[in-house]
Amino acid sequence: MPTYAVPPIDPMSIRLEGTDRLVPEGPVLTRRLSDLEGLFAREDLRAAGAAGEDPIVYTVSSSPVPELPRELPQSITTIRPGTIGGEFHMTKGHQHPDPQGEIYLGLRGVGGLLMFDGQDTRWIDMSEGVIGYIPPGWAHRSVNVGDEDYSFLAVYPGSAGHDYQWVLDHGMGRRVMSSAGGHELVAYTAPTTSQG
Ligand code: S6P
Ligand code: ZN
Repeated sequence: MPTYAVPPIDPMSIRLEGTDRLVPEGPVLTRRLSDLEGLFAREDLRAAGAAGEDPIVYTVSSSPVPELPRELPQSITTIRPGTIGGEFHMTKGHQHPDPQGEIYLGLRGVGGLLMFDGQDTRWIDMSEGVIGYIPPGWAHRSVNVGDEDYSFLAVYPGSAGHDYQWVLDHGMGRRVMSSAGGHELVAYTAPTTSQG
């Protein structure tokens, strides 16, 4: 057994409870519209919603495995259905400051994995049983394009970290909008506070 500056945690069993929670459970995050400033194209509509009922957009239930180097934390993200100005509910999106890959496994509903490396955009349709692979260097955001909850399991290196500012500065290349056919990816536009 090697020696470590910070000893790894003990082996453990983690159970999926339904499709929304990991048990035993670690930190749980709740992201409301008020937490998503500057991300949707229609910032005015987001701000109005945040000032009103401020609905939950997504939750993240993590296992107790810590975000520390060499560990492999997991979490389940559940995005509620809905749109803001025609743009589907989505996660904030982030880059890993320590460039590390990550895998997502679809558990329920229909969604997508939007990735952007600063130049190219990629989209993976996600549903139950689909593994989406995020290579190092690609910012990633999840989108619920259905009319029920979309949930997925994420497994990522504990040193990866979350850089949310990168997405605010660079966008994600495309926006995912509701369309007659379901959803469409359109060119990225900076958030606006008024229509047109
Ligand atoms: C962590 C992983 C996910 C997201 C979660 C919420 O590396 O990619 O657990 O943190 O889907 O997204 P965000 O962009 O708000 O962190
Ligand atoms: Zn990530």
